[in-house]
Amino acid sequence: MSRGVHISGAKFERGATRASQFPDWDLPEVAFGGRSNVGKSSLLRTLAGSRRLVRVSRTPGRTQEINFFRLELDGIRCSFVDLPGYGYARVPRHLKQLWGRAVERYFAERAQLAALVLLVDARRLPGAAEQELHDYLGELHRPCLPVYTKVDKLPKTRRQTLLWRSHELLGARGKPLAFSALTGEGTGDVLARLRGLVLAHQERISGPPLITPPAELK
Ligand SMILES: Nc1nc2c(ncn2[C@@H]2O[C@H](COP(=O)(O)OP(=O)(O)OP(=O)(O)O)[C@@H](O)[C@H]2O)c(=O)[nH]1
Ligand SMILES: [Mg+2]
Repeated sequence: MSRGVHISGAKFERGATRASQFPDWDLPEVAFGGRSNVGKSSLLRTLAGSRRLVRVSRTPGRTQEINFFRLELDGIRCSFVDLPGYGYARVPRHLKQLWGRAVERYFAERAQLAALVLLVDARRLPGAAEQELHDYLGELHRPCLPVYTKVDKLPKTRRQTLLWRSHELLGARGKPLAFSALTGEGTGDVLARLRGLVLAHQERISGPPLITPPAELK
């Protein structure tokens, strides 16, 4: 991997459909969210370097639970969380509402949440749902990192223009991150950003370093 950030020991922990089932641990969590079929599970298993870890489906709406994984990111113990896709998940309505509530509580209340990776299909401009999710995370003061998926399906000539337009529409900062589960492009960049977000979260939680300068230096 280009910048040497790597994942080890990835392991499925549990699936949850309600907040009471969320794991009771203090691991920093990076959640992966976006429309059904956008490639959340594919991204996760590419990052983890394990094809067996996460199920990838041909039918949209396959990931129907909030799935928690534990792993080490460059030796830092943390968790990746695969969220159910929104949009056209073919599931009974009352279950959909239940999952919706669990995801909402997850975003609003989960102290362990270090960042949301918001997946956007690189071929389409982000819609109202993506924009709302990005804004919502901003209101909650949670970091939100857009990742543009399936770039292998995009002609190279149109790529930069489309990515920057999408990024601008979301009001996101920094350089847009392009990713392909098919070619593995972007894996190193995404991992490097996630490592930074996890470290920043740990710093926020533990506060500034507990070193007070001696009085004579103040
Ligand atoms: N060409 C290409 N296909 C991809 C890529 N990522 C995912 N796919 C395909 O898109 C489909 C959906 O991928 P998933 O990873 O299951 O998508 P998801 O967002 O987890 O979907 P849900 O769990 O249903 O919400 C599968 O057929 C994947 O093989 C990519 O980078 N390039
Ligand atoms: Mg999935």
